[in-house]
Amino acid sequence: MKRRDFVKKATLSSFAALIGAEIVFGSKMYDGYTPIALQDPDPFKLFNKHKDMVVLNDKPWNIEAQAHLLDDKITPNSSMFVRNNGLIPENIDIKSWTLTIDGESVKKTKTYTLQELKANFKQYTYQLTIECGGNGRAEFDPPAKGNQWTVGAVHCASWTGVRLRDILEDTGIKNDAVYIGFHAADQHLSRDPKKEAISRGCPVAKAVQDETLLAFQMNGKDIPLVHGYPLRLVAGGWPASVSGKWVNRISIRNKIHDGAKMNGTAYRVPCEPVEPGAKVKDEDMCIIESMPVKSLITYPKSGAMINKGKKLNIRGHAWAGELEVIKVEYSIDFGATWQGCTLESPVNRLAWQHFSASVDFPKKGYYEVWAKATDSLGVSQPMILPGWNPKGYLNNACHRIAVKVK
Ligand SMILES: Nc1nc2c(c(=O)[nH]1)N[C@H]1C(S)=C(S)[C@@H](COP(=O)(O)O)O[C@H]1N2
Ligand SMILES: [Mo]
Repeated sequence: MKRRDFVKKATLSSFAALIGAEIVFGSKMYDGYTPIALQDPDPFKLFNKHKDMVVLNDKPWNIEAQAHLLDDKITPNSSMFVRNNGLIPENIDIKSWTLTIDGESVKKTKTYTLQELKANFKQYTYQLTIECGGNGRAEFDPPAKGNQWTVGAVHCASWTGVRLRDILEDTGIKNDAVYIGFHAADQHLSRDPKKEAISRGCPVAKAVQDETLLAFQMNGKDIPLVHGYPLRLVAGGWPASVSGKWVNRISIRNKIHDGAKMNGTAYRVPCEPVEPGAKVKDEDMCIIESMPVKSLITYPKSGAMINKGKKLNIRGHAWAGELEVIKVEYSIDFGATWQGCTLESPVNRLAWQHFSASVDFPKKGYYEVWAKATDSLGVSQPMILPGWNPKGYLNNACHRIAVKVK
């Protein structure tokens, strides 16, 4: 069979699967033709997303939540942001899905079937905060190119899988191993099979933490396709780009992994602060590791109205990369004074923490409620914007909602 014919056949069946019906005259379709029913797929239906999710890009799909959609303690699929660098894999066959551990620092390359991973290793469940390094990019000035995320590129779902550490112990890694890099089944946008959409990783020290999983379940069910079915690396507290979706290979490296989007300015910030708009040399950019302290007011929705004399109950979540949040405060006077919120402990390390407060307003009028979290090293969120960086990463400014008292 010629490759072109093969692609056509594979696509026909995947079209039929997506439409949910046989394409009766499919053999008569032109090569490369996409049935109308799939030409403009409704992303909300396609991915089971809430209608208030915001599509930032459809090629590839990038969809963000709004703050009020993230009110649940465990983020449901319907409110989880979607970030794709390439094309979502088609025709996944879990029976033939394998994970290979290779690289210059592995003792011997080894391949596991999904079934072996599930049956031969102990399973763990953790709730993990996973935030895109570019969350908040839309606020930077001068602006940075890329998806203009506002506040909704973060989720904290519950992930079940096996520890990467246990797999690496089973495979055996050499003493010179310093980094791991994932490889995945999504295609580069160009469809060039020699190019990868993204292949990032983390130091071995992060890879072998208890909470770093190769997950096959999210919130107690199979991971939704768009979030990495059937196997996903999850590394909570680090930029979400480390949490590779559709993972089929992990390379153990004796140097910093050099896969797609590990080099140049991707997922890097200036090692030293720079002035807004500055040009920064590649060698002066450092890889983002643990994410900074941040919080989100998830109730009420910005624009809330309340009657004079009534207290407003606010709530939300706070997280601090690999650290814990020790304090969340709110302000109703544009940051001049701050009051304490009630703060819960995380259900496990690397899970976000919930805060709440009951807010009193002195008189009728317009207010903003700002929330500010502080991490266990005493570092707090900046009020309006953190330091500018060329790619618009790590905006952990205070979240702010508008409130009117009538
Ligand atoms: N294979 C693969 N993994 C990936 C990506 C991708 O494009 N392909 N995007 C990364 C980035 S940049 C982010 S922010 C998260 C998004 O995860 P989500 O779509 O499940 O929210 O996945 C990461 N893992
Ligand atoms: Mo990301």
